[in-house]
Amino acid sequence: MSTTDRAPVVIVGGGPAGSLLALLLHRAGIESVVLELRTREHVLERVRAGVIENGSADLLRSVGLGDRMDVEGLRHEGVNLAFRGQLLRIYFTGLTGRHVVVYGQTELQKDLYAAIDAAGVPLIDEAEDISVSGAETDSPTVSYLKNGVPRTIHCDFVVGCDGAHGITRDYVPAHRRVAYEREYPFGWVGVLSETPPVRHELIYANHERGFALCSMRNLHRSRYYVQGLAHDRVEDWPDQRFWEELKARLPEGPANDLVTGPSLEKLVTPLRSWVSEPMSHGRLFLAGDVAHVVPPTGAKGLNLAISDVFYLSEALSGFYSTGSGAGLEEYSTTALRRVWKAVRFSWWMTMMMHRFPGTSEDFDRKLQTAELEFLFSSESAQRSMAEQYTGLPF
Ligand code: RFL
Ligand code: PHB
Repeated sequence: MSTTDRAPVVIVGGGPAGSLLALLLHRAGIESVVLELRTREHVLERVRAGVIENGSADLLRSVGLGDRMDVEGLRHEGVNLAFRGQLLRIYFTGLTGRHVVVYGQTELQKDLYAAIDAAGVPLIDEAEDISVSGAETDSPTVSYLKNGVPRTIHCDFVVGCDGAHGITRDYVPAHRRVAYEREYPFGWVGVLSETPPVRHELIYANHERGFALCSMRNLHRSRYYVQGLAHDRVEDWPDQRFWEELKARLPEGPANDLVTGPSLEKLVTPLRSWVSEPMSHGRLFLAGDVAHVVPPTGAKGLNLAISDVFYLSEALSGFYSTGSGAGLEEYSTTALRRVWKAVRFSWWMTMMMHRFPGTSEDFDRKLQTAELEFLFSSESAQRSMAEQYTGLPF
């Protein structure tokens, strides 16, 4: 490659949002270059999402990413909520005709890289010091360093898919940008272990000692979380403490069946929600975690990244096929409409399932109990949860 290049679209960030967008654009005959700060190995090592919504799974299939997901992914027709020793199954398929697919983000990322390589889309990893110029003009440029050598790409559009700690958001001028934020006074401690999942479907538990979640990656690998303090460190949670705490927060049946083992990976993640609006500025567009982060309780982050890039790929296809920028002008508004519904659902799940420090039997705890009792007894409340958990249309 010469030090100056040209591409119609430059995508900053090669995580799920950036890689999927590159593939969707390739399918539409639009060339792009993906610039990723890290190595591929690093991106593949990050253990994150596990739940793929019904509509996200359909979109992945439509771009040829369904083969391994449909064989190795687990089709889940419901989830379980645990409260006061009782388990409630929210039966998605019976209530809405839909399901979710449990397939780790790591596996999806492997499939995305394979598809990008097969399509011949250039993905430049270890691209450092990325900067964007001319976002307000018709011909922006993106500059970066590769192996210490400065390079510049001239393009029509720049798309920021560089995640929560990304830099592209900062190119929306401060006076145009509004950030909406909610921090929760706790975090999640997560463990991955080579043990069979305690139940076939996920369990979200509200317990006096705090929230717990039983999830999985496949039939031999489990992913568990317990609510901890926002400033806890991994060292505060040796395996034994983690397993004892998880067991104590589950109803008797699953607690007795829980198989424990050494943790393969452990993380502490604070829970927060923020949205940065608008999701575009001139010829710069933002998609995924760089524009919005939700607490993981609703399993929505990856799915929002997928719906954002779907909307954006449609708008870019419209531009290149008809010359009309109308779809691009609408992108931020359209994407944010769906984002806020997922922010609301994630907030609702978080408020309903966690123990809030300082609330014992006070007003908030009473409300939480009423919310769960209503959900346990009302089919329409369960349908509403099923509709949102399996994913609103996009
Ligand atoms: P990513 O995955 O962070 O990828 C961004 C990429 O950009 C690169 N990058 C840069 N590249 C170039 N220049 C720069 N200056 C750059 N800065 C960063 C990064 O290296 C990276 O490769 O964002 P993206 O693509 O928007 O995807 C978002 C999802 O990863 C995220 O929303 C989910 O993981 C959230 N999430 C979940 N989502 C779900 O839908 N279902 C779940 O069950 C779920 N569980 C979770 C989660 C996230 C979690 N954590 C750790 C935050 C569980 C957890 C614990
Ligand atoms: C996961 O499997 O990592 C997972 C599942 C559901 C969530 C969050 C994380 O809500």
